[in-house]
Amino acid sequence: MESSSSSCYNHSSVSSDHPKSIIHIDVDCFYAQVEMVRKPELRSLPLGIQQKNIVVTSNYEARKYGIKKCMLVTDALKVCPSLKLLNGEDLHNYRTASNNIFAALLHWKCPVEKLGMDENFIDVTNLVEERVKNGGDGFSLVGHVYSEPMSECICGCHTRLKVASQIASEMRKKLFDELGFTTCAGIAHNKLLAKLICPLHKPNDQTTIYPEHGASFMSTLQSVRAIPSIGSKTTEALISQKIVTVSDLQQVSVDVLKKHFSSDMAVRLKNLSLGEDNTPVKQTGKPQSIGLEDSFKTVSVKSEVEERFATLLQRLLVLVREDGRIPVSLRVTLRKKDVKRLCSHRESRQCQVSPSIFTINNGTPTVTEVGQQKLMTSIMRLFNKLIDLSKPFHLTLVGLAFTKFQERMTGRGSIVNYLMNDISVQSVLNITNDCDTSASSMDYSAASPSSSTTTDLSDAEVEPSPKKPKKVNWIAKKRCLSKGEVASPSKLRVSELRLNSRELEKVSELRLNSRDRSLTPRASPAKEISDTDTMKDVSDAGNCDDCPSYVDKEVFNALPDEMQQELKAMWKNPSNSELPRSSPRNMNKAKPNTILKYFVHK
Ligand code: DCP
Ligand code: MG
Ligand code: MG
Repeated sequence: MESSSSSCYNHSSVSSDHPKSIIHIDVDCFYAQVEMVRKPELRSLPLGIQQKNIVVTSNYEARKYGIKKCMLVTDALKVCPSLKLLNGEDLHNYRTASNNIFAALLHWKCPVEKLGMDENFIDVTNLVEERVKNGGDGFSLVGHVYSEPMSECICGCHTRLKVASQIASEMRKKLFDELGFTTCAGIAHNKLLAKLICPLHKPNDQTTIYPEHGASFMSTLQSVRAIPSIGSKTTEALISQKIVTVSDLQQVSVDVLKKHFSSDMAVRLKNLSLGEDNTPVKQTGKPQSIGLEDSFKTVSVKSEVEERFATLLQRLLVLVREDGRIPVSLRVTLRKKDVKRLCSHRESRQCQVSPSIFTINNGTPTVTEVGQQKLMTSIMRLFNKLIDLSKPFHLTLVGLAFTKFQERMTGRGSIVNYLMNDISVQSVLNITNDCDTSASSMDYSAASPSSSTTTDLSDAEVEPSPKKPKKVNWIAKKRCLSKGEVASPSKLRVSELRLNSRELEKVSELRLNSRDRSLTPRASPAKEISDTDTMKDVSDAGNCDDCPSYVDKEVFNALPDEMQQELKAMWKNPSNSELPRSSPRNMNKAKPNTILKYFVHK
């Protein structure tokens, strides 16, 4: 696959009405397939995956009997008494498979956006463009086409989508050859159509739709709810106006919609109904929080709550090991049932976690028995704050999440992030979408599945994070992050990665010299766990008495010793250095990309 190795991130010269080529890939009967890949003897049996009393999915063998997603187990066994049921409440293997699929798709070096557990969008626009340039015009379509085109589109999108269909086929082949999964793919000029066309030929096949058929395909959708970003509230509002099908929506004027929705929303709804969507594929980075929840009928005894938290914590620590980052904040969530009012509501509290609880073994954060006990103590302390134990309580859900992470040893402001070997491809890829906070962004998450029992929250930030300290906000602004995002190396703008050549030399030396050391939490001394709802910046700022006033001490302390020494020497004797000691403004003027700018307070 020669051309796949060339970058998708060059400036695209495509300019036309339908410039993009988007692939959507969805794994067939995902949970069931994970089980079948692990145990091939299951393939020939009708197989259902059970969570509590529900069959959340089944293999295609079982679907022949009429088993549907989310059927009650009792009903499923009625239509297929020979149904083999496996418990799917532990999501570990599914999550691992999901991550492996995502990682395999990064091979093409195009932006990949993960959606839920078994779906990914890939923006192959630039790769397609390259192949078209190199390959003449003899491209043929792979897989199905929704409808044959009447005539060529002048923008050339037909050829591009044919090439995209070839790439989709290569991707699906790789997922099958290397991981054993069959998948479906949708190929279109936007995310909306790619996602919706994807399941047209299930399982194990792919479908391409040309732009000219977007509106007519959309009109076949029976309910407006089938449009990914239209949730239940919007559906209700539309239905109340007698707009039920997508075809109904197509026929309503924007002016009429504006009477019931905001102006932006009205235009967006109209565009969606016509198959128009310009939402970008946003490269997926590490999740902002890693969490698990356990829901149940009712728990009213503290010891049982503790047991459930202990089980959740065990599972959560497995996720933390896989993730590789050190958590610095822990959140406990409870869903309380109000027996009198017959309703329930969620409450959460969080506390800081001492990074010293985690030790790094081979790059993996692990926790000793004692560390786990400390975490349990914190969890139960938060629980005690949330529940008045002098009165009876009734819980229907407990949740645990790590909500903030130390980036390597000192967190988001650390320049060490720039020095690590694993400033991965992803880091640089993110630049296209980092700044996109446009209101028109399409939320596809409404369409992603959620488990009815133990819920994997690792892809979703479920609650607003507490107000960030000033410094963090500054760094976020500097790096063009939205406030809710947690910075990681993958959220940098490319301009900030462009160090000058001298700095690059230093960086490569430092990579060699200090990689192992930089993995230990040296510069971030342990802090006691404190149960406060307001997050504090956990990294320390001291040890930089000789620094000029414009230096951000936190960032300075994050540097390896060699660099700290070198900088101190420069500041002591500026004549040895071309780096100015004067004001930060001058400094930035003199060398806009100098490494020193990371130390400057704004
Ligand atoms: N899932 C779930 N709860 C739901 C729906 C789905 O836990 N209400 C889980 C089980 C599925 C996985 O999410 O295996 C992916 O959901 P899909 O809708 O993609 O369904 P499948 O992959 O199982 O089947 P298909 O072949 O239709 O894609
Ligand atoms: Mg699927
Ligand atoms: Mg899916």
